[in-house]
Amino acid sequence: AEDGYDLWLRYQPLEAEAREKYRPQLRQLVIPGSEQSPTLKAIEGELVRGVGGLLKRAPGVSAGVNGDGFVLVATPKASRDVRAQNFPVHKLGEEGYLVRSTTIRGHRGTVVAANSELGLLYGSFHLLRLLQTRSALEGVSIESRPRIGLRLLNHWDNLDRSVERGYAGQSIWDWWNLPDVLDPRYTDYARANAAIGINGTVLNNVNASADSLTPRYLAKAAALADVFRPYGIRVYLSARFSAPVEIGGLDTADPKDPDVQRWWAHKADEIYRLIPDFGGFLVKANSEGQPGPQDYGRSHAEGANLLARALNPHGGVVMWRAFVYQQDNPEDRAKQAYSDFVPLDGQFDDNVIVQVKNGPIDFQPREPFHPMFGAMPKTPLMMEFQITKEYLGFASHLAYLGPMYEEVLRADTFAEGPGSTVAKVIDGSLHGHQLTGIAGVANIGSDRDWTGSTFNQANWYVFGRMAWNPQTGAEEVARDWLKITFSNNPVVLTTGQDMLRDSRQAVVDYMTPLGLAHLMATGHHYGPGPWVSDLARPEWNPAYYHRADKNGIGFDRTSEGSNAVAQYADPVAKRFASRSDVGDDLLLWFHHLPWDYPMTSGRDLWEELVHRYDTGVAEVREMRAQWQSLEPLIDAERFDKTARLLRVQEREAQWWRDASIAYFQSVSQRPLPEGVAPPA
Ligand code: GCW
Repeated sequence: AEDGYDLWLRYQPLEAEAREKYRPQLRQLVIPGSEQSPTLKAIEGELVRGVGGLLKRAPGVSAGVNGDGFVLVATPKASRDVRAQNFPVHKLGEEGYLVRSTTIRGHRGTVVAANSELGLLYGSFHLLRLLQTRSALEGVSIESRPRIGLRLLNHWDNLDRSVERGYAGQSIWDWWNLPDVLDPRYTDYARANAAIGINGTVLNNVNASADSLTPRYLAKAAALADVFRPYGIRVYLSARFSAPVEIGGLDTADPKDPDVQRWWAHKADEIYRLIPDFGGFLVKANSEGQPGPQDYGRSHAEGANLLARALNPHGGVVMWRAFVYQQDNPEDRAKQAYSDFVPLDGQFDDNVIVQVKNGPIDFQPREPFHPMFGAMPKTPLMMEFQITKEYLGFASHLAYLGPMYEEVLRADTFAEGPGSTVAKVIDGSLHGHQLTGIAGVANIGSDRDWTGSTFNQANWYVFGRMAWNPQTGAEEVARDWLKITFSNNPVVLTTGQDMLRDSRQAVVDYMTPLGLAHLMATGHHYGPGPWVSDLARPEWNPAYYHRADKNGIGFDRTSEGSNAVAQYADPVAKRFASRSDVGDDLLLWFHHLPWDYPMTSGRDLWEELVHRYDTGVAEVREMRAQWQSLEPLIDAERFDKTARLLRVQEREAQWWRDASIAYFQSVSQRPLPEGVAPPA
C-alpha cells in the first residue's frame, strides 16, 4: 500500500520505457571494500534495493569492472580504476562527490567517486535520484559538494515522547526501550536523511530536560549514534544550562564558577567516551523562561564559551540560539535578539556558532530576514528554519516551504555591499568562516508517513536539498520531489508544481496578509485570534503586532516608531522604511498606515486587506480543484488523504478570513468592499 513510509526512497518500478533505457547501463555494481566498511555496505544495500526496485532487476555485485553497464563506487585510494581516471577530486572536499559516465578498460559505465566513504554515499543517493527523476545517465557529469558544514535537524522531542510543536504523532525516539531495542525506523531515518545530505541531528527539545545528560539517557543517545554513524549522521544534544545544579549537585551554574567549568568538562569527557563523534550542544538560554548565563549576570558569550571550552578538546561545537526576548523589556520584540547579540560580536570562542531563526519574531508565514544576518562579521551564524508548520496550519494545511526558505536565503543583507545574501552569510563566504551550519526544526513523528501528511514530506526534503546548496531553487526541488513521490506524468508534475508554488502564499493571504504577523490563537497557535489583547506578556498578544484601531493598522518600525529598520544595513533600512519601496508583502510589518492608504492595486488598504484574505481562500479552493483533477493519476490511499486535508484547509482558510475580517471590521468600522461575501 502507498502509506508514505518510504519517503523519497520509494523505489517503485519506473515506466517500462525508462526501465529499458536504464537496464543496460546498470548491470553491475562494483564497490571495493564493501565487506569491511559499514558505510560501503550501506551503499551497496541501497543501490541493490534502489536500482532493483526502480528497474525491477537488481544489478549483480562484482569485485571488479568486467563489462558494460558497471557502476563503480570508490575513492581513488580504494580503486586503481578510479585513480586512472584522474578525476578532479581535490575540488570535492570531504563530503562532495562526482558522478561520471566513463570508459574503463573498454567497458562503458558510471563512476561515483569521492574523497571519503560519506562522499560516496551522497553520490550514490544522487545516482538513484537521477533514475527517480528519469535523468540521462549517458554522458552524465556531476560534481557536487555541500556549501554548508552542519546540516542538521533539530528535534523538539521530549523524553516522554511528546513533541513540542510536532503534529505527526509521538517522537520516533523510543526512549523507554532504548538502548536495547533498536527500531528499524532509526535506520530508515538515517537513510532518508543521508539521501538529502543531512549530516546531524539534535535528538531532544531545546526546552531541554537535564535528564538527557544523565548516564541513563546518554547510553540511549549512544545507541542511536551507532545506528546513524554509517550514514554520516552525527548526534547532538540540547543542553540545559542549569544541568550542573539539577543533575550535578552543584548550587550554581554560573559560568565563572570553577566547579561548574569542571562539571561541564567531565560531562563532555563522559559523552565522548560513549559517542566518540558526538557533534556538540544546542542551547536555548535566557529565552522563554529557560535558565542561562544572564541569571548570573553573565553574557550569552560567557555562557556559550563555558560549554565550548568543555567540548573543544573533543572537537565539538556549541550552537547557541539567538531566539531571545525578555519579559518586561519595552523594546520592540523584533529588535531584542540583535540588541543582545550584536554587541557580543568577537567574544565567542571559535567552536561556537550562533543559531538565528530566519526572521526576527518567530517562524511566521512571512517575516523579513533576521537583521542579525550580516551584522556579526566575526561570529559564525547558522540558520534555523522551522520545518514543522507551527504557524502555517500544523500538519493539516498544505504549504510547501521551499519558496519561503528561498526567499530568506536569497534576501540581500547588503552587509558588504550588494550581493551579500543571507545564503552567503550562512555558507561562510561573506565573512570568511569555516564553521557553517543550518538547522531545520523537524516535522517528524511516529505517524506512518513520518510527517502527518504526504505533502509535508516535501518540506523535510527541500530543507535537506537547500542545506546542501542554499542556492538551490524551490521549484526545481518541487519537481524532483513530485517525480520521486508520485509519478513522471506531465499532468501530475505541472499541476503539482502549481500547487506547491502557490501554497505558502495562500497561507500568508488567509492568515496574515500584507506583512501582518502573530495573529494566531494563544497557546496552541492553531486558528485566528487577532482580538486577543489581555495576555500577561504584552508581546504574546496579537494586538501588540497588528496595532489596529479606528484610524489604521500595522507596526511602525521606522524611525518614527520602534526604528527596527535601523538594524538593517543602509540600503535595506531605507527600503524597509519607505512606504512605497517596501512592497506589499512586508508593508504592515514596518508601517502603521491609515485604512484609506492608497495601495498600488488601486484599492485602499482596508479593501486590499479584505481582498487578500479572500484571495487566500480562493487559492485554497483552486488547490482543491487541482488535486481533484489528479484523482485518476494518483493512488487511492494518498489521493484520499490529501483530499481530506484540503477540505479541512478550505474550511479553516474561510475561518481565518471570516474571523479576521469580522474583527478588523469591528475596529476599522468600514464597510465590506463590493463583491465580498459577509462572514457566514
Ligand atoms: O516558536 C516558539 C514555540 C515554542 C518554542 C520556541 C523556541 C521550543 O512556540 O514552542 O520552544 O519558539 O523556538 O524556542
